[in-house]
Amino acid sequence: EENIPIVVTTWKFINSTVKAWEVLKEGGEALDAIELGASVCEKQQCDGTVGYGGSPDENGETTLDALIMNGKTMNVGAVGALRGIKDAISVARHVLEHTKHSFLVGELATQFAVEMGFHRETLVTPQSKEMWKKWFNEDHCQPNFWMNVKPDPRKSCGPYSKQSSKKYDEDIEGHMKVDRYNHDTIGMVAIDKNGDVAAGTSTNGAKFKIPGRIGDSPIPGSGAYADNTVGGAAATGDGDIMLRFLPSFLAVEEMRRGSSPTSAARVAVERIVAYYPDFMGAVVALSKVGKHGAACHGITSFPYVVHDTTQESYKVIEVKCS
Ligand code: SD4
Repeated sequence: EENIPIVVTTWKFINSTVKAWEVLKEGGEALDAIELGASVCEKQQCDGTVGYGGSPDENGETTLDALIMNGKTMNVGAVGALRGIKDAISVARHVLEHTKHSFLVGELATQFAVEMGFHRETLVTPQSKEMWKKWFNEDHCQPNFWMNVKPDPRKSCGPYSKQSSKKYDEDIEGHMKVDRYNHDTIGMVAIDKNGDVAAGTSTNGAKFKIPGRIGDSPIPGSGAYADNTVGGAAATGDGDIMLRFLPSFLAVEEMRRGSSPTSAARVAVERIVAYYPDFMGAVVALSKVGKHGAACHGITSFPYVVHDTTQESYKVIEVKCS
C-alpha cells in the first residue's frame, strides 16, 4: 500500500510541515516542499535554533548550515557556516540547481548567494546579542575549579573548545547538569505524487561554537539523505558526534536491506550509542511507500510531525527514546 505524497519533519515544526504539505497536496515537487517548508522555520526562527538570531558563536555571530538533497538525481546542495544570509536552504537549493558543486562554505558561500541575488544582512538580533553578552561575561574564559589559571583569552575557550573539554566531560558524567541539548535542527523528508523523494535540513548549529564549526546538518548522509529507490531520513541532535556516523545514510541503507523505517532509525541511533552512550539525538526515516518511524537517545522522547492523505491535518508522533 502506497501512502504518498507525504512529509515528515523532526520535532514539532508544524508550520514548516503544513507548508510542505500544501506544496505536495497541490501536486508540487518534493524538492520544493522541502525548500519552502524549511524556509518557514528559517523566517520564524523556530525554537531559536533555526534561522537568524540564534546560537551565536564565540564571537557573537550566527551562521547557518543547510542541506537539500534530490533523491531522484542524487544531487545535493549544501551550505555550511553561511554568513549574513537568512535563507540558508534556498542558497543550498541554488548550489544544487545552479552549480556542479555540492557544498559551499562560509564567506565565499555568502558571495555566491549575493551573486545569485540573495540579500546580505546581519543575522545578529537584540536577543542573540543579549544571549552572547551574558555568556561572554558570565562564562567565557572564566577560571574554574580544575584550572587555577585563566585560559588565554586569545584562544577559544567556549563550551566546545579543548580548554573546556574537561568541563564538558564532567558534564557528561552528570556532575553538573547543563543544558547541553541546545539545538533542534529542522530535518524534513518528503515524497511527492510521482514518488520522488527529497530531504533537507536547516539549523544555526550549536550555541557558542568555535567560529567555523559546522555540525551534522549540512553533511549529506548525516543531517539528511534521500534516494528514490529506498526513501529518506533526517537527523537531529549533537552534530559534532552524529556526523561521524552518517546516521541518515545508515538508516536509508538499512531500509534498502529490508528494515522498517523504525528499525532502520534504531540501527542508526544505536550505532552512535555504542561509542557515545551519552549522546543526544534522533533519526526519522521514511520509506518510499510512505511508511515512517523514528528512534532517539539521551532525551525522554522525540516528537516528529507527519502530513499525508490519511488525515485532514498533520499528526505529531511522540517516540520514546532509548
Ligand atoms: C548541530 N545537529 O549543528 C545540529 C543541531 C541540531 O537538533 O540538531 N539540533 O549540531
